[in-house]
Amino acid sequence: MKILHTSDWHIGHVLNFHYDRQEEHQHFLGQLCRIIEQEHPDVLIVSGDLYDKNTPSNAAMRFLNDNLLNICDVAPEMPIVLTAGNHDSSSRIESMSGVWKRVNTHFIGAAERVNDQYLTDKHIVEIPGKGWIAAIPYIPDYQNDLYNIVLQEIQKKNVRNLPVILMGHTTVGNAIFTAHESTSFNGRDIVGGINSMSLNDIDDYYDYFALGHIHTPQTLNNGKARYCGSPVQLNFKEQFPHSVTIVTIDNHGDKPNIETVELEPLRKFYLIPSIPAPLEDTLTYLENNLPDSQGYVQANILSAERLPSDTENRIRNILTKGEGLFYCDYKCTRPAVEGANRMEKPDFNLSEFKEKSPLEIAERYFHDANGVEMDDTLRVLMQAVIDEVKEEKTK
Ligand SMILES: [Mn+2]
Repeated sequence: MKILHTSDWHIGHVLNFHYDRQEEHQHFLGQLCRIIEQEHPDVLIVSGDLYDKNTPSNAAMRFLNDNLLNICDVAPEMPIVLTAGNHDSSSRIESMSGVWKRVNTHFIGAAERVNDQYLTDKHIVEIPGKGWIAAIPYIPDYQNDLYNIVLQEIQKKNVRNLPVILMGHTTVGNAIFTAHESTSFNGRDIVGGINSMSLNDIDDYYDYFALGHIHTPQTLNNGKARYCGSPVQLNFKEQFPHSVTIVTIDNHGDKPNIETVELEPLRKFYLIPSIPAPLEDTLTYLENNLPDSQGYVQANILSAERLPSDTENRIRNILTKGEGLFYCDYKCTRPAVEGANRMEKPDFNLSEFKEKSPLEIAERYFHDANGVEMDDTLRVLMQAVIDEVKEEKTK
């Protein structure tokens, strides 16, 4: 069985509240169709985060529908299995599933229970004569037993020993989270609000675990599990080649053969310069090193002071001298305050925290983030914002 594994499409994504990514998604989906034509996979699977938001616009939904129909036209015999991720609304994902099934396209939104029993049938997609898909969408922690329950059901049905693919949209412990903010609680990693689970807790019956959620592509569990990564770069942290994954497994129990097909981005993400530099140096460097293919530009500035208010306009002006360059913010890094100069303060306890004013909490946040105290100008500005919010609330 040959599986085309992808995830985290994030259709409808808008970058920096401003740049609609649809053209870039179209560019990706055009490439996906060509890959399908060349590779003839037996199934296309999308492991969650089909949309960027759980309330996608009508335009975003139409866009996904039209593109899935294009894929159906290119490969009418190939089933498509799509699961909801934590960014999706599970009920919305399933709302048209009956219609889509008519064209061999399976939308699986959420786990359902009747009389305390999971409905397992909806998670089992048989690829006749080829293999089985255990299509598990994003599920909250307490439903993690679903993985094994569905695998056990497949085990009963798999009398011909065909390959078994498990789908999941979750955080797996020991994965690389570089493109994400991660925290840790009680020894467990938490990424994008999903607690990590251990692969040891899942029955060994699957041959390949097709994961979504972590956007950094990586193979885990001795080649039996993989995050294929997002196909379209979503932010400046995702500085790695974006790709789709093609997995081939002949029989149940065989080691999967994993290949990737790199995707060509329509627009690139340029962080300029790559290491933060003082404002004037950055502007000069940008002026002399304008990228020659289209993309989003973030200026990388090193400054202990707040930047002047015309900084954005100056960067935008330089970008108009290039072609297809989109201003995307500047990143201001403060020179590190280290050692003796960095004043450590003990954490607030809960009752201290409750007694603090919003300004005091903001001051503390600023201090912890930068290692120095907030100056008077910023303090006055901060207080003005707090007053304004309070006024809004009492209106
Ligand atoms: Mn995602």
